[in-house]
Amino acid sequence: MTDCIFCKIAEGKIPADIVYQDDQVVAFRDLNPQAPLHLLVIPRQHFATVADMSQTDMALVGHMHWVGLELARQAGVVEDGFRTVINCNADGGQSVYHLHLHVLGGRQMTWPPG
Ligand code: IU
Repeated sequence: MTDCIFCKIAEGKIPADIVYQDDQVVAFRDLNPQAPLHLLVIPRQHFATVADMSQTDMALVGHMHWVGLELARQAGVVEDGFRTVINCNADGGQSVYHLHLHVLGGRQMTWPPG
């Protein structure tokens, strides 16, 4: 998608603090972190929301979670705990319409989320 900022980050056309990338996903530090560790894991393929994926795309969501877990492990937050979140559409709090997995850690999370 030509107008998508996360596609541009994945293509290296816009700078980001990238912490991991492979042929399927790119992970980078959130520009406006909500926790000491706040990463975004995005697929290279553009999906506006998780609801735009089909069942056969779900292996990609699994890979995004695996990468998020490994990065949380590297950051040393797994034992204390961390959170992964995918916001979907307006009521879900989504603001960027390229699928992304939030990986948050390094502080006590609260529930329910705002
Ligand atoms: P949301 O789930 O769509 O609300 O999350 C979008 C996130 O993308 C949000 O945490 C922003 O701070 C973050 N972000 C970013 O890291 N870099 C950007 O260039 C833009 C948004 I635009």
